[in-house]
Amino acid sequence: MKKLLAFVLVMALSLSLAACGGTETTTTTAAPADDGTTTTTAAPADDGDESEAPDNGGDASDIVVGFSQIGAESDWRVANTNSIKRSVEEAGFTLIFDDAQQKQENQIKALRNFITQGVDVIAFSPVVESGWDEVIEEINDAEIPIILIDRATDIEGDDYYETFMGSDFVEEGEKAGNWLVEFMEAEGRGDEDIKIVELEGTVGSAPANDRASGFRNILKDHANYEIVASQTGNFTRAEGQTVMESFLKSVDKIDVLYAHNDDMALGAIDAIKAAGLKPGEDIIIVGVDAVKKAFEAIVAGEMNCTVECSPLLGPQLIDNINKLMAGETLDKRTNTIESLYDASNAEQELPNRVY
Ligand code: GYE
Repeated sequence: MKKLLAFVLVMALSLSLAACGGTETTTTTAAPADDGTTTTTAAPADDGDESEAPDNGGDASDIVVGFSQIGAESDWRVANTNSIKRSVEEAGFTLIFDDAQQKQENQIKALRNFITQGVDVIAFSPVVESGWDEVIEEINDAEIPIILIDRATDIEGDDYYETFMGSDFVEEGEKAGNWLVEFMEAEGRGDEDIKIVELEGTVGSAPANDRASGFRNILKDHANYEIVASQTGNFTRAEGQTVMESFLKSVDKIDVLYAHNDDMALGAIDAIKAAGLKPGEDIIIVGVDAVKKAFEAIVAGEMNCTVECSPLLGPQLIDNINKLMAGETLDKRTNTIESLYDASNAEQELPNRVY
């Protein structure tokens, strides 16, 4: 917390890019402040607002943010990366961005590099929940504040990070379960035996663990609902498609697909069509994220519901960094406000989607 911030106008941007994955550094040159502006935070559903740092005479580009991102596995992830890059750029900080290509060992390497480079703050989305103790201890020893973005770790206690910014994945699973039960009742199928296949997210990741348990929290009170097959599609469209192909071959009766994200649901829709079935009718499809393509699928009648999980965390991140640099203590949790979309509201909301 050694540096002070200045109000920023973006003047120039120098960008060195690794073609696919790896680390890139973005340096933004800022003009000195002159208007004493204070910090503002954008609403989570709108990525258009800017966060501004207080005018206290420093140079914003001296603030170095190391961001260890998981990868680019889904539309959600790409939108999250873009939101954070854009907000850091607008704030005028220097960003060292690392794309770990969904590999924990790459993230650990990036985090150690951030320590060596002496960054001022580490923003970090842990790909899986466990296996971080050693590297987190090293970061804590180096006294670099950690902001957890999107996913949590299984390390006990909350002393090791400043704030966790993201969604409640258990609640998302519960919303998906509740939507399904209500939908089936409305269809007159409330007492039928309902067979569900599940496309899980990355094995060991917080959203895969929690979206699975939240969904089951609801189904346990409905004995006629059964999850008959469950397999990871690693949050990607391609794997969602291939796993669904194998479900369609190996599972006798499939009434519902519950996918832990929309990308896998969209891949599965391709598989269902290729098998000569009607997605959204022959198989009811529930996803998570609320990406634009899921809205389009709902409007086309090929998907039934998506539970919103907003990736637009950039403005809130800047707000938190500004507070940290000003010596403030952050709330341990920064929640995002989210909704749920189906045939009743998807068409109306579609033009507003920014991811
Ligand atoms: O749902 C999925 C992505 O961690 C919430 O990761 C995130 C999940 C998101 O790849 O699409």
